[in-house]
Amino acid sequence: MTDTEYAERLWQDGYLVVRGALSADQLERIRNAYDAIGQPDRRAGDGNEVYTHASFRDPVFAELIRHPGVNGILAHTLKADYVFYRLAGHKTPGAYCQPWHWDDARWIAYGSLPPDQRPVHPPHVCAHTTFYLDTLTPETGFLKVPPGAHRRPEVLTAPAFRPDTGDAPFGPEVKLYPAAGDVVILISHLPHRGENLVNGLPRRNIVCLYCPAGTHEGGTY
Ligand SMILES: O=C(O)CCC(=O)C(=O)O
Repeated sequence: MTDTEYAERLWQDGYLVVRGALSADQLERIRNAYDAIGQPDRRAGDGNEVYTHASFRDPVFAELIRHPGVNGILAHTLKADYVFYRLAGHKTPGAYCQPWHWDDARWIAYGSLPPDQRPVHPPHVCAHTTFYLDTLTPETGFLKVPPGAHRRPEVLTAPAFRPDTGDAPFGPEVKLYPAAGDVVILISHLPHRGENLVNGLPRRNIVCLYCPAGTHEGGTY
């Protein structure tokens, strides 16, 4: 498939699994650098250990941010002027059950404003890439998504976090089982949740977040 065809599928479904995105050598170097970081920045209530952008100091992580295959697809989805804005990572040493959420603060801010105070234009679309460093199987864990839900108008104004692990918001769900070295590209406002079914099995992933240039403002002017 061409980058354009991949990008079309990404927009239709809201997610795309790219198998074997990392070579065995890359996977080993990235695992080693990730394990060398040490303590997480935060332990979430769901059992997830969270690493924020400042933790990722080793230059090897730039290989994820600049991954050529992924960036070819993003260039079609977000258009030419997209930028990388943040890394994040998860490790789950124990069983873990992530609640439904979606990862785009601007959509959260938009949806939480009363209708008469919302900006005229809804936010631009962002995307992120989650590189899996360990293999998920039906016995060990999954990533769940409701395909196409990012295109439903309700997503725009709904709170971007649902503190439960029940049926997917906005439509039937599928379970994804990425293997070590695969990357899942997500439209950032597609609802999703991860789960680790087994205690003591490593479940590590690293997330690179991208947006169209000029749309991810963090300051006051
Ligand atoms: O742990 C997972 O599989 C999901 C992580 C996540 O929230 C994401 O990829 O945005």
